[in-house]
Amino acid sequence: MSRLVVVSNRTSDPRKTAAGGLAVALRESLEQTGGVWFGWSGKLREMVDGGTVDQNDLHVHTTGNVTLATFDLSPEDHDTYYLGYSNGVLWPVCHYRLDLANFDTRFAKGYRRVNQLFARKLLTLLKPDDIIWVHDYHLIPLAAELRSAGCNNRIGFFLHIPMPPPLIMAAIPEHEWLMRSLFAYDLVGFQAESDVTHFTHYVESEARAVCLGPNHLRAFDRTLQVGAYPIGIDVDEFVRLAQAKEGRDMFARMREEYSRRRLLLGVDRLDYSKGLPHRIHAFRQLLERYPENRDSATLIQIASPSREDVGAYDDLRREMDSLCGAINGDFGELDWMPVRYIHRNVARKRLPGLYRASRVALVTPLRDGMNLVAKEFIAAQDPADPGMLVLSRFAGAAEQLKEALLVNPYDTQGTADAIQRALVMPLAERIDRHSALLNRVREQDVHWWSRTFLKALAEVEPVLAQMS
Ligand code: ADQ
Repeated sequence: MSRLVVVSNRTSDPRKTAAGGLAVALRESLEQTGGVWFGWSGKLREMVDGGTVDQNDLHVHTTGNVTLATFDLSPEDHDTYYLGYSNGVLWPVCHYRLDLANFDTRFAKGYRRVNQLFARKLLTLLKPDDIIWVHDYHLIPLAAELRSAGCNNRIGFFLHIPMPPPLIMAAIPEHEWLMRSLFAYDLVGFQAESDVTHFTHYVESEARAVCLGPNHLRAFDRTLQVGAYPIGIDVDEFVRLAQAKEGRDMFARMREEYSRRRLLLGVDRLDYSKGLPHRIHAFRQLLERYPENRDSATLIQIASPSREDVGAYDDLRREMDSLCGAINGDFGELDWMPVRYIHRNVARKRLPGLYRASRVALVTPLRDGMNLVAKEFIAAQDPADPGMLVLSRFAGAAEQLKEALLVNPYDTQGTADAIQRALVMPLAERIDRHSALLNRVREQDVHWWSRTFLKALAEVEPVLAQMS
């Protein structure tokens, strides 16, 4: 059986991190065949000669049959590859925020250089029949770099964020190079059918691709298989956490604290793609249009700090501080604050209790690859008295979770109406919707996702066979 090699910008070290569903699923896949998880260590190292970290050793650590191999980046590589291109170009453009993108040519050069560095270092670890699974937007050109160094392995790629429509992608000066690079993979997986459609339209319009059959595209003298593989959560792990002491304590504390009130909950990274200001506006509309919620509904918004060294995130932080301050000032009473805004991480073990104590979850990103919070909220509910999910139609999860109340987050009035509907929804309807949602979240969990992707990758006709 072939070994699996997972490559991602960041890895998960079993000795240090309290892993979430994705890390658990990838580690599980690695353990099944034995394998390597390869990526950036998260550390920066100043180079003696001021250059990039090439001479640098790999940090290698093996637990059982899984090896973790990481390397440090230089501050210059981190600035250009990570902050500049990955998070200053690809992240905003893929989330339709061209206004926030900075197309500095130094960033593209750094991105290419670090992908070459990943390729060079990875090649030293590879065996001929290893199967390689590359993750996310930081590493789009990695297979092309590996191929040009003679790597013949089967290589798959999964994009965790959205694929934008062709004309938005075309705003990136290097768009053709990026999209052509994807054709060096044997299989490219996206979160949602809409992403597959956008990619197909891009290569049809920009590279005159021919569709050879369902999800088989021919362009740049290659045939590529693509598909939607919606990522899921580890439902069993989440249910276990909900029943463990910290989960139960959290639930009991929140239920007691909010016994007279209905709790609405948002849990996000503080990121402009998550639609947080729009959400606060919608909540304000709820209090204005449905005054019965004053003094009775409380929104807890947890927004964990994220990418604080990228400028756009500072502006968002200030905007959220000001919006939450204003709504509390305008509507708050001595014994009731409409919004509790917490700019911190919540420990993973406490999240299920918090989800379960909430009547409504607001998952209203302006654009999101999938959004796992939506699925976690469903998994944590009491099936006999479940809370209701208000979900943006622009989250990848909306393709699967149709029984949620789907909203357009730009339409703050419509979102307020949906929140009100969720708050007053009769028990029988909540139970019906939740049971359909839970079935889907269970059927397509994170283990299903990694199994399905890896099976498709093992069965695909390899790119190199097409060339002979
Ligand atoms: P993210 O943008 O980080 O991920 P999401 O899927 O919502 O978004 O969250 C990932 C995890 O982080 C979840 O397990 C959640 O519980 C946790 N989390 C989020 N906010 C938190 C907070 N404030 N405190 C504690 N934990 C928090 C990217 C893409 C998504 C895609 C995932 C996985 O942007 O669209 O779903 O990858 O592919």
